[in-house]
Amino acid sequence: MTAQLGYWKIRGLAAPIRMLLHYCDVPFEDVQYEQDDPPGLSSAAWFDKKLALGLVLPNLPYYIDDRGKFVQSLAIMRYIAARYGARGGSDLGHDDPQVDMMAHAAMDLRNAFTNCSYGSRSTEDVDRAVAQDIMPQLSAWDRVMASGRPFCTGDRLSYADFFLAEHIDQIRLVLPRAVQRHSALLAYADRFFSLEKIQVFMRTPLYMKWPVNNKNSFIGAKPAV
Ligand SMILES: N[C@@H](CCC(=O)N[C@@H](CS)C(=O)NCC(=O)O)C(=O)O
Repeated sequence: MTAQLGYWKIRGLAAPIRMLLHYCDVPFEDVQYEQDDPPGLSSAAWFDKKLALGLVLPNLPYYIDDRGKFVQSLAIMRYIAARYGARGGSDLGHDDPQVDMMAHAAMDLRNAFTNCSYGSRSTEDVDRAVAQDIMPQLSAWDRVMASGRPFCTGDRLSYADFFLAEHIDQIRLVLPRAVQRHSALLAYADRFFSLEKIQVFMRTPLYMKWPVNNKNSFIGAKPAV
């Protein structure tokens, strides 16, 4: 069977998985659920299917292949790295606890960005979330990358880099001022997105620059005007 990745028709949590699958040369169907436009913003495209897919804990993203039905982004990425990393990606770190640690720390950053995106009701809310929740994490990551390592755990690219670099890129698109002084982190994201296979990915229909977030978000559904 052809594997299926299910997610909203946005970058969100699926973009790093789409990139990782492409990087590991895994053919898959990119199943996209689209939220309705305002004012309805109905999510029925997903909720009508949610309980019919045989997922134990239904969620988006999900990944279905000949070995199982999976949810939880980082578990999906670790599984893909374990199954295909040695083939197309020269390992990708599924059995290295340092890689898992970095991936989960990157998820903390992603969650702060998501809370800011969907939880804000004003630009003051955004500024507060950036100062309190996002900036401290960006600064910590900038210090990590300023050590001169090419990737987040050292010299070797891992599945954690797909998640971290993708979310640095999402944040720099949506909140450019938050990240502009973190030069080591920006250089890291540039390094990742310059990888030959990632460049190829960006020329496929699987790549999308926008929307980063869904239509019910305060920021990130479309470029700021
Ligand atoms: N911890 C989960 C979070 C998943 C999640 O929050 N998914 C959101 C989109 S980013 C969703 O809309 N899920 C569908 C649902 O809750 O039915 C993961 O890492 O995959």
